Amino acid sequence: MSKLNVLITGSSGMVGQSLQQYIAQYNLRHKNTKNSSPNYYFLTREDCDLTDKVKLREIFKKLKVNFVIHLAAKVGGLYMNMKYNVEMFMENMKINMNVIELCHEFNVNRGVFCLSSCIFPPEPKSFPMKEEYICDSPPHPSNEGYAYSKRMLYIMCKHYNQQYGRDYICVSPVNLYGAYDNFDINNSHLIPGIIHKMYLTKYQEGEYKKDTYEVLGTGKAQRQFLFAMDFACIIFKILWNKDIDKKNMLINICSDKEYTIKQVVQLIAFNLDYDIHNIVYNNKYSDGCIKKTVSNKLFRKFFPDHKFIPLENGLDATISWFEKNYNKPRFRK
Ligand code: GFB
Repeated sequence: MSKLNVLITGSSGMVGQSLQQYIAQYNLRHKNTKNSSPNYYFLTREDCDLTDKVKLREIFKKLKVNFVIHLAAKVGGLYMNMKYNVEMFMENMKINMNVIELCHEFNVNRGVFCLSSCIFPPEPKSFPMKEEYICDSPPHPSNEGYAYSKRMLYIMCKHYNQQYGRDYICVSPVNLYGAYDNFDINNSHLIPGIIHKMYLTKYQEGEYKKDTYEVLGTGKAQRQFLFAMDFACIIFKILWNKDIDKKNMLINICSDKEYTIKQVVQLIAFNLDYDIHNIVYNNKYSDGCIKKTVSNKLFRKFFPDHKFIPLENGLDATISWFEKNYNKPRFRK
């Protein structure tokens, strides 16, 4: 019997890289099943621009795709989303429509599609937010473009499941962080942005030759965090857990922990050995959504024993990775 083929989009990104590592480790631990284990094809933007449906169709045809893990997206932190709602909506809509239409065209029956907790309503009927709250009211104005493109991906999956009997499962992680993240100072998410800027301030580099470190916003917003390697492991398990199907096609992925921005900034400062008394808060910057706590009740129904990597440990691993890779071209302006 020919091997099954799994196509993974977005493989050069943080989650894609973590998934490659996770699968490599998994295959090492299961060497005796090597002959029957699937082929995993890690697609990167160098391999194919996913907004080009003709090119992507050739890949689906060549690889004889049976399963898809769709991670690719145009992503960025709060301030990038506020600036580029048009690009965030248009590019992600094109990518998502191409991927899901080709999944259907090539009869891919099962796939995992990545959303985000930031697409949920900012003022829900209650916290923590259950999966069914996702379209109750508009998303936070700061990231409407990205949020609606992801909500449309959810609607596409939902109706391909209902109309064509697919099992397209949407996973909705909270704020992700880890190695291979985008540490760009202006466009990154919270954790990589703070690590990079606090590192520069600590070593007084360039424009960060300052006595204080400035946190953008009040520091009062609350966030949940998920280490990318944790998420990679969960995506892999969901793909192969046939108990998870169209009846539970949207699953929040998070632990029970929530932190204020201030707490996270201080954890990073302790790790970088930067004096927290030199940290100031600039409330001229938006906090974005002040709270977006999601529930992990459904996740725990399927994975009651999953142990999440604690934020302190994940930050330690991320900062070590950053310091080891800092001098590579990826970080230099
Ligand atoms: O990760 P982040 O940029 O995005 O976090 P969101 C923004 C929060 O961190 C705000 C504070 O409360 C900011 O005030 N913050 C403090 C900073 N300092 C910094 C900094 O140096 N850089 C950044 N970026 N934030 C995103 C969505 O929302 O969530 C995306 O916009 C994405 O679409 C992501 O889905 C998961 O958590 O606010």
